[in-house]
Amino acid sequence: MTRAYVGLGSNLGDRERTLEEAITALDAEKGIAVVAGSALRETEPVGVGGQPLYLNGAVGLDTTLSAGELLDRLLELERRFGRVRVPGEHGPRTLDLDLLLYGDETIDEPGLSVPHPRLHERRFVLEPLAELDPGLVVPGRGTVESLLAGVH
Ligand code: GSY
Repeated sequence: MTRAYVGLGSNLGDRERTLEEAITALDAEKGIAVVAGSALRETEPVGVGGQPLYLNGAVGLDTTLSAGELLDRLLELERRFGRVRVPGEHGPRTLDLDLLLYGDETIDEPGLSVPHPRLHERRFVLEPLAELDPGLVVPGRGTVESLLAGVH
């Protein structure tokens, strides 16, 4: 059993309903049990201009799935909730499920990077993670609490 953390985001449609339904759907997946959820917070879009505000949060889950299997389930759920992924495009999205952490593992494979490569610099990810566990360690980077103190 591995404790993993998933970042949640939406800036299209009924954001709150989508994120709540996505958490329920995630928990209903075989091999996944959602054990903790942060508050959802409205955030300014980062890295892209002229987009609607995001609603962001994070969940902690216990899973018997491998990191690759978990990622596949997340991508499948995004599709189910109407997300169309266009490589290299950062347009508005109904649902974004990012695999942030998978236990204390570091994985760098095509299509699968854990910890999430931009986790350490994103306030909209670090804040909900710190709410779940400020002492959580991002492999190679330090605790979520210390990383949050370093972002502007
Ligand atoms: O990968 C996350 C998608 N995303 C977000 C987001 O979820 N929240 C905020 N505030 N800005 C973002 N920019 C991108 S891309």
